Amino acid sequence: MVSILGVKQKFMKKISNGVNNKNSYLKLNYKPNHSNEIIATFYGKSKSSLSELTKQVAAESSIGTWTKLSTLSDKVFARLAARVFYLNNKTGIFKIAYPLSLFEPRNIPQLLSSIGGNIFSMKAVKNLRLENIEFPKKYINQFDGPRWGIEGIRKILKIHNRPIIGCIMKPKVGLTSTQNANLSAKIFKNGVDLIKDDENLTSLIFNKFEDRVKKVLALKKKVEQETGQRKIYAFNVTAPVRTMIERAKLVKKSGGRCIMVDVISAGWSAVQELRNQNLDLIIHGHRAGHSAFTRSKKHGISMLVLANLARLAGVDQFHTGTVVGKMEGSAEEVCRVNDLLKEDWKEFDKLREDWGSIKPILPIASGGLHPALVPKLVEILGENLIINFGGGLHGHPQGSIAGARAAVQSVEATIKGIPLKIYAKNHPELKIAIEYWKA
Ligand code: CAP
Ligand code: MG
Repeated sequence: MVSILGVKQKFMKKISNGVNNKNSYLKLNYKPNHSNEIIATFYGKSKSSLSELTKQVAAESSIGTWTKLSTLSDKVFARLAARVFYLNNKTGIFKIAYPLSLFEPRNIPQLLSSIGGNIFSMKAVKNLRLENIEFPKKYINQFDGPRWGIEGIRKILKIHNRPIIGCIMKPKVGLTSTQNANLSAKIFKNGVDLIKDDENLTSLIFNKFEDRVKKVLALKKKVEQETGQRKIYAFNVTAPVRTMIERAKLVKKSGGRCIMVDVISAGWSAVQELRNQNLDLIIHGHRAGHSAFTRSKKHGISMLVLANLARLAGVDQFHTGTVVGKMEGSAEEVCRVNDLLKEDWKEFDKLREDWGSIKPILPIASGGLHPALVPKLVEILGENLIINFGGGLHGHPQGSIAGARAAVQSVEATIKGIPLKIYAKNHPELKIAIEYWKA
């Protein structure tokens, strides 16, 4: 009789021998081909040996499995196997090159099923984090990317030299469609450029999507005529795909400019489908749920990878964090992500990774923001972004209209380089806001 321990040892042996030794997935002298391979950077921690782990990750995420395969020829291995070409045992960082033939064009779900899939479940893995993906130009240029991007959004709004001021309707859900429309019109009238539904407001019994679209857009049109300013309302279309597309088409037909989608809960397939409809709408990407796999620095998928995928999928503006607000995210991480989204790589032909015609996209700072935080926020993240106020606008002691004014005044003061306390002397709404919330 074989003891349980014996079975386990035998099993472990099989696993550790589980890659084709002759054609190893670990090739530290391998020079990756940046025009024909996708390069993924991982952090890993193994229960035994890191180099063994990297082989298993490369196998499972490309063509292999836990044992040798009679069906896998040397020829196929040479053409399609992923190669671990960099490994640092001290930091746990390793890099894998994946031949482009492993990936279907324009298919983000398939990409993730490969390099962001089974590997996270393997018993040999103690920790594994997909830190970065570098795509060859050939892969990137199969996608259309964002329809509008930074330039397009700024052109629509005719705002070129300051952050775009956004507002999230609050409570998250609870307002009727009429209340929603009336309040958003007042907020628009008091200087806010963009208003969005919250991530869990879709079509609810007291605030049906169709009613909201009709009422909000009718009043928005009036405000635009009165003020001569352009405004954007981001309607949250998140739903099963067919419904989502119907909702997006309704926004288009009703004269709207923008839809919002919760990219994680709806899924990349849904986001790609929205973009592929070519409705000419701005796509506002919310990332609710991302921290389930981005937050740990040891295991999961990084925000940087998510931001890359959002840009490929065609999102025009994307939530990336605030540093100073209520959500987790260090200055270093948020700046790196924002820089990546904003970079217009058309100008940098020599970079290995070239996004070609894929437009740069606008980062959105949202979560726990109020007027007193704006100078610090802009100091860290710069002026090329959307600044969203939810609680920090509707929670103003004098209500949402005063809140909108205070938000606008805080951005004005910051752009002019005037300390909020000084600006507040002639701006009573700002004065109340900074006394109430403080920095
Ligand atoms: C902000 C918000 C945003 C989150 C998203 C919320 O409201 O509407 O969805 O900030 O986070 O519901 O919390 P407040 P992130 O302004 O009232 O905080 O942008 O980091 O993904
Ligand atoms: Mg929200």
